[in-house]
Amino acid sequence: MNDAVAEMISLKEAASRLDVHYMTAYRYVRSGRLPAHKVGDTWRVDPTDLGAVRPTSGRPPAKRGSPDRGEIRNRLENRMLAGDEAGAWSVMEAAGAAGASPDDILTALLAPVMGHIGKAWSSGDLSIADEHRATAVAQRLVARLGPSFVRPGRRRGSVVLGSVAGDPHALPSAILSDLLRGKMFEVIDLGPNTPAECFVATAANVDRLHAIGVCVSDSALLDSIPTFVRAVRAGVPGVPIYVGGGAIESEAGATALGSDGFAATTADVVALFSTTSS
Ligand code: B12
Repeated sequence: MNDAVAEMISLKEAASRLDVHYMTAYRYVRSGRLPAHKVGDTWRVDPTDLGAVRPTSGRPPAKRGSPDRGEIRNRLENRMLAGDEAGAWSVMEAAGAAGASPDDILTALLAPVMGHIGKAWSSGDLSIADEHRATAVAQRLVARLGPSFVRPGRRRGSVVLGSVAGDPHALPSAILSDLLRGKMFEVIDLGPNTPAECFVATAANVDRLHAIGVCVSDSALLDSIPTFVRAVRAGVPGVPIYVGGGAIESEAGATALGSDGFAATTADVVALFSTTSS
């Protein structure tokens, strides 16, 4: 056991120091209020984290309340980094119960948390293992939230999405898929690292093709995009092809790569795909 873990206390001890029942302390952990790490079968708590949940004298513990968005993001990130899908889901459910829409949960909570994790990874504060673990939880959370975007009714057409060949990022197209499904599009998500010919083959077989979306997160791939877009366009003529994602920073940049449009914000993404609605 390393020193950092050795200084940790058990959840039972944390509950005792907080003067709350063990199950209350456990709930703090699962809802992300109290950071904790699982070692074997037991939760270990850093005693310096107890201050954040310790009730001040004479006042009952802050229970549900309405934590601000930054605090909810912290809780979510904390649970995701711990690999705790159930706890992370509880944080998202609580945000939903407090009024966040499924769109908000993905774009104002989950995506910024992933962005923060990416920054912490690039500055060396998190390891690549931490990033992988959190991403695996994020993928499961997106899948779990998916059904809340499905509505009955006639679809506005089909959209084929995926990340460009060589790009391993899976969440951009997964999240975008749900946002567009919620706006009555039929979406086929081809996922990460999708060759141009897969976009073409898929587009050939969908009902009322409306647009194609190519996600690019890794700017090292930008040089390959014009050729990629030309290949897709040659196979699927007459349909808008939108290139976007974290590596596409401006309208001029998107146009130079061959995109038929650009979206700076999430609201703009939905508007962009809606412009040529059939
Ligand atoms: C998880 C992750 C990984 C995982 C991906 C695993 C998986 N299964 O998905 C792994 C570990 C594999 C990975 C690898 C790499 N990663 Co990475 N990764 C991330 C991280 C942390 C999260 C990505 C994510 O899911 N974001 C959430 C999505 C939803 O956000 P989003 O992309 O912004 O999407 C929104 C909008 O952009 C828009 N949008 C998205 N797509 C599209 C498409 C269209 C058409 C439109 C209109 C809009 C649109 O809508 C979305 C919803 O709002 C990001 C950090 C970040 N800022 O995102 C880094 C990040 C993207 N990665 C980065 C890097 C550098 C890499 C590597 C190159 C690292 C390396 N040296 O090996 C490799 C890729 C190597 C390769 N090409 O093979 C950099 C990219 C910097 C850059 N601009 O080039 C980032 C930003 C981290 C950082 N801060 O430096 N990564």
